Order: sequence, then structure tokens, then C-alpha cells
Amino acid sequence: MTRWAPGKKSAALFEAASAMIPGGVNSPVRAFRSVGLQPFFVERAKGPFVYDVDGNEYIDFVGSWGPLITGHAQPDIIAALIGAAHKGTSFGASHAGEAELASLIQRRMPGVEMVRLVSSGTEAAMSAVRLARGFTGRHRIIKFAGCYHGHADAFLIDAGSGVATLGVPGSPGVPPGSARDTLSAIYNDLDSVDALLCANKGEVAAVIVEPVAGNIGCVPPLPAFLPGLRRLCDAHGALLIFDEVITGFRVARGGAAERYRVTPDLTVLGKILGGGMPLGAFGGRRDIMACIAPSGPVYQAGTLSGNPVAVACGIAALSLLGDATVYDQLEATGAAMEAILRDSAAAAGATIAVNRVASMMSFFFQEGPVRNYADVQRSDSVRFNRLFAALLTRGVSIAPSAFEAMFVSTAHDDAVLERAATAFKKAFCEVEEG
Ligand code: HOZ
Repeated sequence: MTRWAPGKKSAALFEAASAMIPGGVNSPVRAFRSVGLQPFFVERAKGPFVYDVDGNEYIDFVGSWGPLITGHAQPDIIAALIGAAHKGTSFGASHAGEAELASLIQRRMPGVEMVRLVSSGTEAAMSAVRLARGFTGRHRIIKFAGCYHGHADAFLIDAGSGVATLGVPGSPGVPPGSARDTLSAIYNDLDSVDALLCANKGEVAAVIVEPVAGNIGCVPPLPAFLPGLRRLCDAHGALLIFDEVITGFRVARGGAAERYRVTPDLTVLGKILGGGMPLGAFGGRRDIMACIAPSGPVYQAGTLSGNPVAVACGIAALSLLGDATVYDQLEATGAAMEAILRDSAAAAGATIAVNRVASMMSFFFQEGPVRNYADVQRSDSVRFNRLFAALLTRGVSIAPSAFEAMFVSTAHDDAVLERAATAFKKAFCEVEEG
């Protein structure tokens, strides 16, 4: 079995970074720790490819963890970025782009009547929950085991993404009060939500959910799940918050709310929204959003909120996603990639379950079905880690964790998929041969 290792330049950069930056990285999942390796360092990226500092090319299925639905360094987005930067990188004051982007969001995302721009998905989720608490006068929230809503205190309970990848049960530094007010339900299990709402009558401000779970790998909602959440929230006077940081503008033009025809009270956005720049947003019902300062008493602010360069990139990104043909293309590319995963595993005699919604997907080394966090945890992580390395040696990059989704973009054309198919076939065979 070939063992992948980063090239000399990557290794040297990692060593230097590790002396100054905790773990050598600015976000834990980048460190490759759970797959027992050290990371490559990226020099540049273009279309469906990333290139490391040692001159290796990888077909990229990470897409910066979701934002790059039109591929790396997309020309329209780069042009927007340069054009905006020439006019100034930050004003700390209002500009026309903010309302333009707000209107693009409002026209696409069901239920978003008003929106506030922020700088990250974490900030958006944190602000949405504060708003839900301020609006309802209640303190508790319900989240789902394995769902990840950024790293604010209230969300680091049974969280997915890096928290799951590193096996952290919860994080030191989260006050007991925050932990106590976050109740954890089971994804795709309405009874678990009902039980919590009944046991905490009149105390739950909001149920927050990734409408397609994307931080334990890709786990789609069962048909009754999202409509059931809507019904339960209405019955108990709790707000329904969709965290569409991953799914927004990806699983449909209007995100999961459009795809599954369920309208939340509040929506959290990030990733694709900024076209690869740091940008988030939260929005929803007008009467709720009116509670945000300065129109209302719930405080929320940010020096870089609505940053003109990020906003310009966001407008360019959403403009590229304007018509249905893009989503047809993404659906076809996603289906082709799903077939590659299934066929190459079958050819190697590997047992995998594949979950896919449009252009986001995951494979799990198990028979499936994979419907929640407990199911995901039954996957064979040793096999995953071996496959991860075997893919890198063949020039394919997927997220360094079985708890993350794969993404395809409009830049993943037939030729790229053909190369990926060969790599996956060989990599699966190598894993099964041991
Ligand atoms: N799954 C994470 C965000 N959705 C990955 C990004 C990170 O934590 O660095």
C-alpha cells in the first residue's frame, strides 16, 4: 500500500506554521490529523484543480468546503473582486452593493423578507439564535446531533464537522449555561424533537437544523422530516431556523427551502453567498428581522459587515447561478459523480453507501442507510483514511474527514470526471487489496 506524504516544501511550511499557529492551521479540519497525515500547502487553484507548493495538481472535491460552486478563481468573480477592491477595501459605511445583494437573496430564498449581512456562517448562526431568543423571550434551542452551525458556544454540543472529526465531546470554555440551554435531538427523528418540545414547554425559542445535514457527510432529510419540524415549531411557538450555509444556492437556486418546499422563519447563509470571500447573512420574516438593531432592541453589529469586496463577489457568484440550466448541469455532474463512486467501489468489491443531494454527496464505508449521526459513526474510518491517501497519490483531493461532504462545481467537466473515475477505481482497489 502506497503511503502518501506531503512534498518537501509543504512539509517545511507546515513545520514553520506549527511553531506559530496552533496545530499549524487556522481551522482544525485542515490539519489532516484524523486521517493520520500532514497537509499539503496550496499555492494556487483554478477551475476544478488545486496546485500545491510542490507542483502537484489535484482534482478538487472540497471546493473550499462548499463556497466554490463555479470552481476556483472563476473569471467573473475575480473581475468583480478586482473592480471592487480598486474602489476601496472597506468603508464601514453603507454602499449600493448591500441592497443589491440583499435583493438577490430576498428574491431567491423562500421566507427571507429582510436580511442582514455579516462576515461568516458562524456569525450568522449565532446572530439568528440571539434574534430568535429576543423575539420569543425564550432561552432554549434545539439542535441536532452531528449538525454544525459554526463554533459559537451554544452550538458546540453534539456538533459535527471538525468537532466530530476530532472526536471532541464538547469544548472546554463553553459555559454550563450555554450547554444547558442547547437541547440535542436526533436528525430525521421527529419523535425526538417532539419529546424535547413537550419536556420544555414554552421554553424553546428555536429549532435550528441543516435542512440537508452536511457536516457529518451528506445526510438528506427523510420526506416527512422538514414538514414535520415546521408543524412542531408552529404547535409549540418556536421559530424554525434553516442553516443553509452549505445548502443555500447549492441544492437549488433557493436552497433547501425551495427544494423541499418548507419555509423557515429564519435562514442562515454563508459559503456560496460570498463567492469564496468571507460573507454570511441571516434573514427571514419581516416582523422578526425588525427586532434587530437599530430597528429593534436585539443587538448585532460588525465593522466589516457588508464588506464591499465580499459583497461584489457575492453578487457575481449569485449572478452566475441565475438560471435553471446551471442547476440542471450541477445535478447531472452530481449524478455522474455518484455513479463513479458506486461503480468504482463495486468494481473493487468495496461496500459503500452513497448519499447525494444535487452537487453535494458523501460515501460511507458501510451498507447504509445513513440517516443520522449514529448511522454515520458506524462507517469504517480506517478504510476511509486509506482511500483518502490513495486518492491523493492519484491527484484527487477530498475533505480529510469522513464527516464532511464532497462537492462538484460547474468547472467539473466530463474530462475531469473521467480522470477522477480512473483515480477512484484504482484507489478503491488499493484499499480493498489491503
Ligand atoms: N464543515 C466545515 C464548515 N462547514 C469545514 C470548514 C472548517 O471548519 O474549516
